[in-house]
Amino acid sequence: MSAAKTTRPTVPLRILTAVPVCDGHDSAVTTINIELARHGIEVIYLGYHQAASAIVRAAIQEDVNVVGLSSYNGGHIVFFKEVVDQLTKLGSGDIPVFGGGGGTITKADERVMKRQGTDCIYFAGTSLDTMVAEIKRNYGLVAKPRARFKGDRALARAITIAETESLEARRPRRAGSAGEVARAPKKKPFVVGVAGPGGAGKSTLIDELTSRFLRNNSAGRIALLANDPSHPDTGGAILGDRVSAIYSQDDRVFFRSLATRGSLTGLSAAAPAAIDILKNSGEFDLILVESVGVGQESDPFRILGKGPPLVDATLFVLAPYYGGRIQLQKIALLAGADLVALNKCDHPMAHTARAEIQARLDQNSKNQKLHATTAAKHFDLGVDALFAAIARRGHLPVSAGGEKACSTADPL
Ligand code: B12
Ligand SMILES: Nc1nc2c(ncn2[C@@H]2O[C@H](COP(=O)(O)OP(=O)(O)OP(=O)(O)O)[C@@H](O)[C@H]2O)c(=O)[nH]1
Ligand SMILES: [Mg+2]
Repeated sequence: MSAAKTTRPTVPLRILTAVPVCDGHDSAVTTINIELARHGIEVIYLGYHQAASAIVRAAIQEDVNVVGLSSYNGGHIVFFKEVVDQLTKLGSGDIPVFGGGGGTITKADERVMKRQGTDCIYFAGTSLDTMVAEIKRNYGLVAKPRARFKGDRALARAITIAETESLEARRPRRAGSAGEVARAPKKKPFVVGVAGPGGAGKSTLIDELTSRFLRNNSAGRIALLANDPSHPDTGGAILGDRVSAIYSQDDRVFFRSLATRGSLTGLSAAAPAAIDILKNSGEFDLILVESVGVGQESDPFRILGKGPPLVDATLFVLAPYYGGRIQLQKIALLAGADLVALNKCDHPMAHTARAEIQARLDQNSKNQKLHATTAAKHFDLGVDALFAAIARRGHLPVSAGGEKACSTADPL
């Protein structure tokens, strides 16, 4: 048995890593992320050039054990303090902050930073093995008391409890029970499950849909639940969906990453409970749930079986390189998805793909409309049309004409 397996904790440690604002030195943290995940840790990476407020929001919503910052361009004394102070101000001062930055953080700096609340600094020359072992020892065993958190942290903690319980193979707690947010729902959200092959652009599309939600709805909130696979051998994961989420840097967005932790359904075993928690909080108008990249037989949102589906509607996202007409016949979700998007319409194969997918949908005789999107392009009219279709189904506000205004979704 490998060392990684013997040291694997029952409940994976969750760490948020990021590089501070005005700093593009991301190669150190990228290497460290991979090493942490290789040793059974779940890493939520936020990216480089990150504001303290974005790091704090993510730490709270992800309910992480610890925040790790990698800082090279100076300003670390002020920046680490700002993160610690903002966490404390928002009632999450229990989340420790540590980091590194080669030779740019001196021993003298470290003394000041520790006085200001930073937990520890790793200096140049420390081996990856030493760091991983210390991180597991210092932060993996942090007892998480059922403290009385408020707001997003309370929601986040309820989801953490659901994750832990589903890992221990007990029935996940339903919303409203101890440790959760026991509030009478103020509004009923519309829940959309987003599935599709790995790399089709689900996360990018969700981010663009988020921007439309924020623009069309001046006061509402949206929740995003992003499922990503755990490594089958180590149990670790790099939960990377958050890194491409530009528009989620807004207090009206609640973003939570979930590792599958051995569940092979396309969702974490805790996803149904997490959806319930978000629904019952009464906070959200729209909830988008992203599955891991799925295959031909997959049905993560249980829309094809006899039982009740997990979501109100399903969006299936394809990229133009799915194979050919035969492959389209084999994809089970094309038969049941309420909404289908062909993303990456900037790809040369998109024209043929649109014709083939539309022909496949026509066989279903369910009046399924194919939305042609280019999520990598901001203000894409195809994404506007897709958002309008979702909004119409969910009775959400949308500016007039959105559904008609589509260039990439024009008739062939
Ligand atoms: C590689 C590098 C670059 C690459 C960055 C590539 C990338 N995508 O990351 C490139 C060439 C692009 C670059 C550009 C610049 N760089 Co540069 N760069 C470096 C260099 C040589 C190495 C940094 C590194 O990645 N080390 C590898 C890591 C793994 O090792 P380490 O740093 O020793 O880290 C240890 C611990 O600190 C710990 N650790 C680090 N982070 C974290 C995080 C966590 C969570 C944990 C647990 C541990 C941990 O892990 C390691 C354990 O051994 C340093 C010099 C140096 N020796 O530090 C300069 C350096 C950081 N760069 C510097 C500068 C000035 C720049 C530029 C401004 C140059 C310019 N004028 O354009 C730009 C800015 C770029 C930007 N957008 O921010 C200066 C910063 C000076 C300062 N702060 O006062 C340095 C110190 C060089 C120098 N002596 O002048 N740079
Ligand atoms: N050319 C092009 N690239 C896109 C488009 N949409 C997304 N991408 C890119 O495709 C890659 C994968 O996008 P993601 O949004 O991470 O895909 P995903 O389906 O969420 O991937 P998984 O979660 O890993 O299954 C990224 O590099 C995106 O920038 C698009 O419309 N056109
Ligand atoms: Mg994704």
